[in-house]
Amino acid sequence: MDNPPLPILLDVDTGADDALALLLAVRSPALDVRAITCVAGNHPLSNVVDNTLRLLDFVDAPDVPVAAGMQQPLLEAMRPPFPLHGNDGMADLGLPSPRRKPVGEHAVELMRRTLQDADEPLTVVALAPLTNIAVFLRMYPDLHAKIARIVSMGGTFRVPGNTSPTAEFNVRQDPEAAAMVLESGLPVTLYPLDPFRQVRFNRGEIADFLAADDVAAQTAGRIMLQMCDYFPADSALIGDAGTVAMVVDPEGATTERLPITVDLAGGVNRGRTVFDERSQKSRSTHSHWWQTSQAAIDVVARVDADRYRRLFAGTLGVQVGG
Ligand SMILES: [Ca+2]
Repeated sequence: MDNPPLPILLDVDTGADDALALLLAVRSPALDVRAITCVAGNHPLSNVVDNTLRLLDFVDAPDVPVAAGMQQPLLEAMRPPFPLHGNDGMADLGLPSPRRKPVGEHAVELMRRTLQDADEPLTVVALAPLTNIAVFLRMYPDLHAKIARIVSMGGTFRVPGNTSPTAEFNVRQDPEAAAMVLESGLPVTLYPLDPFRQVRFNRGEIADFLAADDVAAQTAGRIMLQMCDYFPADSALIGDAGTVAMVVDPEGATTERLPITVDLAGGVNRGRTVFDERSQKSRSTHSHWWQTSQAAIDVVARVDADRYRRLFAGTLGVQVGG
């Protein structure tokens, strides 16, 4: 018998690649999306909420509650939107105005209610700056036990950053929130830029998405085509959607459990995720004094890109090679 769908809570800043992740999540029979919380990140919060609702309507997604959350990072001002995401933050698809509306409560309250109501602990899949999650963890420590795991797209392991030479966007946007989540003591899996950059489709494959029957596949194709044209490039990453693919199929990921510190100082390294790859023996011999101050996190070092390409495409009814 197949396993029951995994209950998840999605936190997004939609966001062109968040849109790909949402399409995979709502179409995947392996996932049960209980709530979607929005946070400022790729674009201002109002656009993030609007994009999320438009997309869910357009692909006739199940009626999942969507809530607006934090409008800015804990300490800093918003960074300017990255133009890859288009003027509206979601590839300028021109989708119709949404019929569905956000719930009348803050994202942190929707998280609280969803976790409180759940019979079993939920997996929190965070594809955005961690502001909502950090505030939730501080406000409701009694509900930490209802979180099975936090899976966060964020940070950079052995590859360069995308917002500064050393920092990835989600962590750089709100480094304090990232530090709070990574040091929460909850099980955390970090999906950094290293695997993020692995899973991509070429223009020929994108044409197959555009020609598919399912409007979700067509929409994914339009988003990826816009990404190709923006750079311009011969292929487009699925980005955040790779994180969702890993939640569906964790066997396709290679993880390392390492202590991580987020650099919270000002300057060029602010928002850098610093991984300690020294051996356990070395740590215990020479560095016992800081072991308790750094959280051990499951870091996704790399993924089986073809496996996740097939998973993403196949869930949307598209067959690709590889
Ligand atoms: Ca995102």
